[in-house]
Amino acid sequence: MRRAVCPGSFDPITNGHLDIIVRASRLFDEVVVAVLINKSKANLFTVDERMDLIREAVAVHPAAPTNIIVESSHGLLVDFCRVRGIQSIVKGLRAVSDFDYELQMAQMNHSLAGVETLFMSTNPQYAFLSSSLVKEVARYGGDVSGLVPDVVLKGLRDRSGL
Ligand code: COD
Repeated sequence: MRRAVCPGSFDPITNGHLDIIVRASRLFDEVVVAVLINKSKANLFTVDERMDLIREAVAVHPAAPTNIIVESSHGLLVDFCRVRGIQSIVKGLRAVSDFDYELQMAQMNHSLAGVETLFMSTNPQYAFLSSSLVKEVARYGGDVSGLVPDVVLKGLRDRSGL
């Protein structure tokens, strides 16, 4: 079985993330979306909330993919891959500015465990999107509909002060 992981913080998932995850699900038998826990980062949504938002966004996606599962993990991504027999990491690339850091991580992960990283070019419609920008715009009352799944829109509105 060909399995891939789409890792990230997903705080929260955006339509840019979702586009990459759904496209990856057409290339692999199973795609595991891994919400990585980074305790040094201040997150808006808890890990469980982020996982639920991803599950709900996938469930209502028009492509209706059924081979996507959502898990969380702390520690090294390569350990997550090793335990689950995952051979590939799929990442989205928005711009050249993403590339330097992503290349470093890809080479480190390959050197640590022989896990391959595949880069998928972002849908131009979502190339400017990041979770942090979405949170900032929402915090100041800007309209982020069309940039995040509807369930995330609701989650952002429910947060006090957003
Ligand atoms: N369009 C397309 N793709 C996008 C978009 C967009 N608009 N926005 C983000 N993405 C993609 C990028 O590929 C990004 O890598 C991924 O989605 C996740 O994005 P974020 O912002 O949710 O997540 P990050 O960047 O905080 O995730 C970093 C990881 C958690 C993947 C990384 O730190 C990691 O692997 N941590 C685990 C610990 C580890 O193994 N460290 C050693 C690494 S060598």
